[in-house]
Amino acid sequence: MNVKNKIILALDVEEENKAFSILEQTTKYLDTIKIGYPITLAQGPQIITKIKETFDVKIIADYKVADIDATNEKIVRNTLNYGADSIIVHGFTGEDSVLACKETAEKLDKEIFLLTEMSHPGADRFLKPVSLDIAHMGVELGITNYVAPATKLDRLQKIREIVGDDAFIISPGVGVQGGEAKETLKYANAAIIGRSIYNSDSPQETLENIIKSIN
Ligand code: OMP
Repeated sequence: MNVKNKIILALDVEEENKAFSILEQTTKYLDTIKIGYPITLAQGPQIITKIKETFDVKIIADYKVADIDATNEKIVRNTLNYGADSIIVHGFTGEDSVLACKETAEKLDKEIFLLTEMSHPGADRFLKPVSLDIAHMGVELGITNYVAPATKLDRLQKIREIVGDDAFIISPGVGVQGGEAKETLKYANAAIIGRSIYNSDSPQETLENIIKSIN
């Protein structure tokens, strides 16, 4: 996997016009975006196809898949068939659920990202105690792409140690949640950034400044 300028835009806006305007301003510098439930529920999953037809970007579908194996298979297959290149999957559901996602994606020549620990404070209660185990499970299952938090650099570093230098880690929490891009990229391959970019007066300038700050 390769992410231009090591930044992934989290496109958590709800209006199509706004999404397209932000993409017009940022895709000069970005080749990977993440779309999630906000725009999917507001516009329908066809928004994935529409964005792919209009912009030259890879789309990570952030649906944090967390069901039994049979249901996960359907969620992943349908999402990827709309044109997403990869999909984010929760790890706490365990091996069978995660494997169903991995195998479904591989059949379509696409990928999954395994979510280990989350970036928000609430994750400390239930996820933190098991997140390193989730990373170990990912390695056992042969998963090569991970999501780990930019807001908890000690945890991000531990997860990097577990998954190894060849794994690809994308890291949310830079900007509004308190994480810092340059520090995050010591351990992660790419930073996921949403509100700091799409809520700024000039998404293009903000993105240019972030890129300057990491180089
Ligand atoms: P901002 O906080 O606006 O930069 O957005 C962060 C993006 O990353 C949002 O789309 C979140 O849903 C997502 N995210 C986290 O913030 N924390 C996590 O632990 C995991 C994710 C994710 O899976 O992308």
